[in-house]
Amino acid sequence: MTKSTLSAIGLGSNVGSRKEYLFRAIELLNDHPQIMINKISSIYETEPVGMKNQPWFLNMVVKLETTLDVYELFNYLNKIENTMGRTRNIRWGPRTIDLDLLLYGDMIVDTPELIIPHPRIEERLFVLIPLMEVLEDVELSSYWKKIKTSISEKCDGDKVILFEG
Ligand code: GSY
Repeated sequence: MTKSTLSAIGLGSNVGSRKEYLFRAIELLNDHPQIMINKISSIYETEPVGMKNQPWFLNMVVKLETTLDVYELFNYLNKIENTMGRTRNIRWGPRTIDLDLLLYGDMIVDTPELIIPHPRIEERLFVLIPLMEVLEDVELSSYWKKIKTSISEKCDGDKVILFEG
């Protein structure tokens, strides 16, 4: 039997029916026979980081088990983004759905197409808060323990609010 790997995916949307886009992306993840979702964080409403002059985002994180390898998973995330009509007109600009591969087991990848752990996790409270929610029952590697302690230092001023809509 193929070994399954624990992975965490960051989801974000700041265009149109943001919550529906997040839920649709989760359905599409769940539709893959080699992906088993095992925990979904709360949804957070978050001030844009980077390009400020755009609508606020809804962000969340999903933890899953997969028998896909890291590139197959990355390609599947891109496929979902494309299926859902994501366009990349402006680099840091608005998007219907954004799926970031944050963590794939303890694997470190550093290629032009893909860097894991995601390089900006530690600067983004909108990722760290939901990520910690889904990882609370996981035996954390030393890397993740380090991230946990960096939350308060690196993200001072980021606005991240529990979304109850
Ligand atoms: O990297 C994801 C896209 N993105 C976001 C986001 O998802 N949430 C917030 N709050 N700011 C962002 N800036 C970018 S780019």
